[in-house]
Amino acid sequence: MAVTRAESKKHATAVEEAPSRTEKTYEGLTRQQLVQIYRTMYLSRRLDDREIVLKRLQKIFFQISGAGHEALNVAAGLALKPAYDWFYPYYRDRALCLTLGVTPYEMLSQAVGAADDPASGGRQMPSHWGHRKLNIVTQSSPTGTQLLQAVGCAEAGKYFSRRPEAAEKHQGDYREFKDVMFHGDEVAYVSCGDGTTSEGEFWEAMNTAANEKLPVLFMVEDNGYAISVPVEVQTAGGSVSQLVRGFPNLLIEECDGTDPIASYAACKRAVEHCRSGKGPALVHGHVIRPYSHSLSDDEKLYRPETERQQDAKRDPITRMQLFLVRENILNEEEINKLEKSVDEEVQAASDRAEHATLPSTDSVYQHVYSQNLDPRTMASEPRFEGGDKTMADLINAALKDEMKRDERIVIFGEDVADCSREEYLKQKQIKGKGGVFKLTAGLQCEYGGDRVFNSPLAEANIVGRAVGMATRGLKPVAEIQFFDYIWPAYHQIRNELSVIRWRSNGNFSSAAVIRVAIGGYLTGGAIYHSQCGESLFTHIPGLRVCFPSNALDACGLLHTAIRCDDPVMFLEHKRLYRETFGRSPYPGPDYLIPFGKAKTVKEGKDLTVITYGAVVPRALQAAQKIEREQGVSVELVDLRTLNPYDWDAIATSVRKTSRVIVAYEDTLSWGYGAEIAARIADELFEDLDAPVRRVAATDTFVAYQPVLEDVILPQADDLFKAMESLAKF
Ligand SMILES: Cc1ncc(C[n+]2csc(CCOP(=O)(O)OP(=O)(O)O)c2C)c(N)n1
Ligand SMILES: [Mg+2]
Repeated sequence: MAVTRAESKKHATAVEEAPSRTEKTYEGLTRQQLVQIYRTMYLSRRLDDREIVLKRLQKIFFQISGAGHEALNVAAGLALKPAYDWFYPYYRDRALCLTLGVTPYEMLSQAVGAADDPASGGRQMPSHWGHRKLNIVTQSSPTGTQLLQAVGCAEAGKYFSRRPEAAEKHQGDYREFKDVMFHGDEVAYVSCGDGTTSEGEFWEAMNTAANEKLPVLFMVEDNGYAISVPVEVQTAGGSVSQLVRGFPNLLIEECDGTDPIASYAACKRAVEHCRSGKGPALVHGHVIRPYSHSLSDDEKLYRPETERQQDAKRDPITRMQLFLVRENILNEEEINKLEKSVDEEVQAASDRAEHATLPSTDSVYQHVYSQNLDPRTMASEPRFEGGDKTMADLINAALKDEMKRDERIVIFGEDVADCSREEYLKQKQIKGKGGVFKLTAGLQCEYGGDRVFNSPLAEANIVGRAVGMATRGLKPVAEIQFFDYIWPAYHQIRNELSVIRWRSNGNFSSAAVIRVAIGGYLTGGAIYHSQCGESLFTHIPGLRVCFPSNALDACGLLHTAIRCDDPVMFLEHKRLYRETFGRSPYPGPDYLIPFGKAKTVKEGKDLTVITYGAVVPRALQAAQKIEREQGVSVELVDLRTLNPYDWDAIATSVRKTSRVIVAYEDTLSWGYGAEIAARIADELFEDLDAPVRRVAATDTFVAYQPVLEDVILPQADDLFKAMESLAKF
């Protein structure tokens, strides 16, 4: 991934070749460059045309074009530096990607779903750009998720230039496999359509980029429509560049995006603003969309002929062609020659793509998780010191341990800092907060405000930025204050964080850790401070999920989570933070617990309880009682990590006892235990002497009044009754 400074300079200077003194220039562009611009624009259009033919022939399966956006795209590509700046281009950015160096064959190889498609190896639709060598970060289909990631990407660049030693390679953890490239003045380009600016994440991204003066170039390619919805319905007043005028540090450029020279001038000013550290820029380019939204859409259904003809007059390809003739840069014959050479190039690329090797069907499991570092094998022994500590103490200690050994770790979220107004800390006027549960207390004081900081109150902002930072090689350990409020971030977790490695065929990864305070039993926690819902995350391939039940496990698992090369959801039960149950002496900074290894909390021979989290102490209480009162010997298995989970431990215990209860705090139906119960019924049927039972919460929400909370959440008594009945079965 590392690109040397010399190499990237080569690209930069190619664009800025000085014109000779006598030559008329066009915003600094030479005649030769204008010809090249036209060639790339025309190539882009012809590739779209070719894909449309291939789609009609059923040789490809989807098509979305960049038609009408070419001029703005080429201009942006020329103003930026490939393999130096970073790119989050949306699906209309074919001409940008061509300008940056993606080849026609590479584009068509994605359309046919070929194994050597550099963006995704046949995993993503065409025009979902990604090119590791060119810093084009893997893109997805949800409109708008790229924006916050570009912000995180820009933050990472600034972080590494402040702390270059953090970029160094390191053996023994994810850093061994995550090269870092930075220059200090690189720009993060991110584009979207006019419709996408309605997404909340657009505003969250603008807010943070402006507030932090980040070098993000926001490119809004305004073609007046989002599928069939016109811009005046999306945007108050119809102009997004009018709306963003209140953001500080933001340079706004509005241009005719069908004119490459005007667009180039706008992009150059925008890049200059970003590169010089003044803050972000927004280029609002007015473009057209001559080919409907995609091949699945027919714009004649909602746009009359008159309106479509108005657009056609602004077609950037014909306009540029006329311009070149008018300026005596090319004559008709030369244009024909150029177009013929492009057509031949497209034909050759298309012929090659049609015969490209397809991915092997047994490759589908590749790159779901890191193939370099397996957290199931990361293990080391504890070296205990001191007296008993709570889970909260040892999570705090684990964060400190890791921050000390790895300068790439940044910690952020709502209220996680000791104090954002650092002068209060310096003047010792206050003690500092460090999290609503104080789990991050003291970290900012020890490691500084650029490594531990508060985020805006915006969960998608937290995770989206973390995704972008981790893509660049930082290790964000972000906090979501309450599981109940994780939902705005679910989009980023489900569609981005977890899937980046797979969808890019291993070319990009984003190994961020998301710590989340979860769970109930709070006496008054009610609906919005008691939620579980871990199965909604274990259901996502690509995401590791931990759910420790005690201080020692939390510490060892958190060390592993941070050092590993996969994204991890680290679920911390609020009720267990300061519980007497499960306290432990500090196990040392290098204590690692492998993922997917359950702990047998109590041996037994009559029945097994499989559980995790806050149900562990409740199940233990019930098991001790039934053993005391009825002589039933219960084996209690704490899964500790939910993805991966320890099937061997489950199977061994069920084979031993032949009776099993799966217990969990979440609502009964569709919960995490349903999968475990189904697999036991499927694979261990012959070993069972009784049906598989589940104990879980009622299929309701968690109520405020404690008498209601008690009946809703699974209690030791519920577990006792289930054990009693199953033992007698
Ligand atoms: C989050 C999300 N919602 C809906 C869609 C379906 N969709 C795909 S493109 C699109 C319109 C986008 O319009 P705009 O941002 O103006 O970009 P354009 O296609 O016009 O260039 C919609 C609704 C999606 N991909 N992602
Ligand atoms: Mg649009």
